[in-house]
Amino acid sequence: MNVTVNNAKLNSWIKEVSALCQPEDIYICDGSKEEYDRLMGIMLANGSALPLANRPNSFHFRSDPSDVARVEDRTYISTTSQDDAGPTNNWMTPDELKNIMKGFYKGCMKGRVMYVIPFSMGPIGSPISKIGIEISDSPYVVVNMHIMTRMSPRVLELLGSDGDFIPCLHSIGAPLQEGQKDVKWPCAPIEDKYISHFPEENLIWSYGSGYGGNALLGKKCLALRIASAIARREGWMAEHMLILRLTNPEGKQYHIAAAFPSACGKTNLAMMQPSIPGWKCECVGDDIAWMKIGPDGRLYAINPENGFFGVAPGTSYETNPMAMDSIKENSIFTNCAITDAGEVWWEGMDGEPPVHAIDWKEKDWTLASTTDAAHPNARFTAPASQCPVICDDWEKPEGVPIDIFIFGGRRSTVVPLVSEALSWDHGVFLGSTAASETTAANIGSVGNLRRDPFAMKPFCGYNMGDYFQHWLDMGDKLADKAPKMFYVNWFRKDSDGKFLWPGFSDNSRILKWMCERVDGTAAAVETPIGILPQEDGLDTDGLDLSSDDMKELLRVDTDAWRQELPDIEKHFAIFGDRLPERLRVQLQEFKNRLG
Ligand code: SAT
Ligand code: MN
Repeated sequence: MNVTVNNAKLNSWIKEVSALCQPEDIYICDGSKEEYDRLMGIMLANGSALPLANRPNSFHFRSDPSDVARVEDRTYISTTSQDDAGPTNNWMTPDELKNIMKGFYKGCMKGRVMYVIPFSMGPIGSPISKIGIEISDSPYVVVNMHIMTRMSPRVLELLGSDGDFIPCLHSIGAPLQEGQKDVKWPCAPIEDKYISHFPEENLIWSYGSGYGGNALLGKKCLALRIASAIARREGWMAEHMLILRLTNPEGKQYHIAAAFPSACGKTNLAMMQPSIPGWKCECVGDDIAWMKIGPDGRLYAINPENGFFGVAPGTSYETNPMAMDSIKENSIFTNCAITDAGEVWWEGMDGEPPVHAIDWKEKDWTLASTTDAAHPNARFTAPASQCPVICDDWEKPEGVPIDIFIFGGRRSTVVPLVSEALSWDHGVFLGSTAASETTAANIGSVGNLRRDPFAMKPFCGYNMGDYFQHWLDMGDKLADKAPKMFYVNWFRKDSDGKFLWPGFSDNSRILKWMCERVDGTAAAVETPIGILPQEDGLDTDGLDLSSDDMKELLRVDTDAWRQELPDIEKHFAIFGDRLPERLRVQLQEFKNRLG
């Protein structure tokens, strides 16, 4: 071990884990540039990292084809009673799950270094921040954690000898026998992967995967699954939300937190550059929001992360120029294609596609190829500080006051461009019934409709019925200081399957209407599903959109909504008596309004 650790809990945990996992060496990380460069050097030498030609200090990795996204089927919330994990989570008792996993962990780090990663989610030392220690046998995880979290010896100093932290144990599950040659992306087969959470003791155990949210345990595992359970106990919120600041031409600021499922454009919205003159957008965070009620009774949000782990395909100067500028240097890319000029490429990037590239599976790819050159869940890891529109206040310990909540998903039909909730309870109803067509961010089929309440289905660390109640309780506490709630769908298609709404920077037009609703200056019409803009109520100046398309975008198809009812009922039924009564009332009122 390179450094002496003073914290008693950490010391005994390191001993326990090393006795179980049997690593060749133990290394305490300090988050320094020297450390980053040295680990990257090792990975360059063994061929797992590839330097990029035109991006200083940036590298590309290819994962094993079986290890390309979060594995929701292999993700567990382990509580003593199954009811506490609820119907949307995989469950086993802690004893049972730990027994299985200990079998896998035994000797799993043989021939590898065990890295001890002290990190803070949220600015180091801020009262809302949480300290985690990840133990991992993956140097790729270490360099990603350098970017995605605050990793520093200051974290250990802050812990002192008796401070508490959230232990996050991770192994790729690929021990090396004497003389065995390593592969570029070691991992365990899919059926041996486990992403486990023990919210009753704030503990995370992950085994078998090196990819994204399965392995960078500060993100979904700590900042959402474990934090959501803590937040409920302590009366705050941990949500799968981007945070942005919008400033109107008069200089008035509005802060927006928006929940969309993975790979539905959170990063694009978080960094959006408004197409409407005089409006300005700044990014506070693109994926996770921790929110507490402040001394003035309003809800304040911080972004606990330090970087972006964004979907690469589809990202371009057209769709997200600020993301493109964020990844010019000091970035890690995973599962993209590499051009003959030694640069990353992915579907949807600006300019002509390369004539030839090496695809994410390390095979030749040409214009004639019928497969994707980059995996649809290929990712970039980039420091948030590199975003040209990162908000000056993004690290403010007290956070920013939220005015507006947005929920949404991908729906090619039924759901209009925007609607406002009739009340807080109705907003919670909208969030709790949110549905989206599935994407490549999770292993499984793509394009199927699934209910993904508050975009938290894969990330809620306790019974989701209780989670709905927590939302209702927060509304009661916030009372007249509660943010206004909206539901959006940028993805409605016409009968030819073409997107009706241009999206991206034009989404500012929708945000503008929301701000005007907050100020009480925008007209609106009440419909059975909520409050909608009048037909000419959105600012469409300079937008090439036919009035027929606008009509279709705002159309409330009551027949189609009536057809959704059985599915909403089925969805609510799974929560049994943990479904809050107030949501039953909302459903009944919705039915009445539909007639
Ligand atoms: O792999 S992650 O879970 O970090 C990304 C996502 O699915 O949102
Ligand atoms: Mn996400």
